[in-house]
Amino acid sequence: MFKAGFVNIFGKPNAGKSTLLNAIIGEKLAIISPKVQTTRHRITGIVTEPEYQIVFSDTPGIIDPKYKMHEKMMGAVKSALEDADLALLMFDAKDNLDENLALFESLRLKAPFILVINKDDLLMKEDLDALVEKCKAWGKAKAVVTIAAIQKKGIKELMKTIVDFLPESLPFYPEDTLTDRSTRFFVAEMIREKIFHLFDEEIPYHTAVVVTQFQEKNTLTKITAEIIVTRETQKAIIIGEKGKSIRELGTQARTDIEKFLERKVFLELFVKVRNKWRDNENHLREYGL
Ligand code: GDP
Ligand code: K
Ligand code: MG
Repeated sequence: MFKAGFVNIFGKPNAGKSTLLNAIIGEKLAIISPKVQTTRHRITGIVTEPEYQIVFSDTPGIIDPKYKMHEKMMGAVKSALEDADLALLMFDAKDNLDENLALFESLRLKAPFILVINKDDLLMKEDLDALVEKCKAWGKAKAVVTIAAIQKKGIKELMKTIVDFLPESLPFYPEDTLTDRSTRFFVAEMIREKIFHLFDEEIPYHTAVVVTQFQEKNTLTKITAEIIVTRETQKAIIIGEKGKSIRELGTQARTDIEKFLERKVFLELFVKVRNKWRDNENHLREYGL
């Protein structure tokens, strides 16, 4: 029984989200092309083990200190978190607990979440125990885990807890070839970026993109990607009247991908409603996933 899912990390600036991602993914982050990283892509880490695959993302740049967390942004954060299978709500052990819990509460998340207390190296054991008790008493999280991301302490336990709450599913990304995967990954990100560009924010935060075919032909690269949404209504919006919107999306994405790969690209896009897609094992096999 394989488990797979999307896990979104949320927390105030400096809670340690990036440090945690690095601790989990380790050297795999090094595969991220600097060219891409410096332009527009947020870091997503994928961990594939024999029993599970976890696709991690940081909450999209919204929690940057330079932004005020006004209502609209909170809405966007919330959508991103709701769309994940599991959220990690993370905070600094030295930071004000009530303030953090109030922030998490304000999300009114329906998706399950784990409270992650980071920087446990900064507290005395007594104080840490008391903090954990308070978090448990809050009663809303599936679990409460303490870590010191910078020391990679508690990461194993955290991973185990995450896997406990992941749904049964086939992997979303091929687990082999690192380079190929990173190319696929960036191609998917480029498509996703165009989705952000072309549609209201409701849509992008409910969207995942998976590259299902990546084939080098003589003079061009043939790429097939699936845009996975959560509802039929979103699918209709992405396709647009007589396919107008998805054609525009395809054209814009292809232009970027061609620049990135420095090759001519034939890009084919499909829109899928996710639940059906996830359950359809034969379909996934067909694509070699
Ligand atoms: P982000 O803004 O949530 O992505 O936070 P960062 O990952 O950038 O971390 C913010 C700061 O906290 C950095 O200076 C980290 O080195 C520090 N930090 C992260 N994890 C730990 C930890 O476990 N213990 C301590 N003492 N510091 C940490
Ligand atoms: K930071
Ligand atoms: Mg960060």
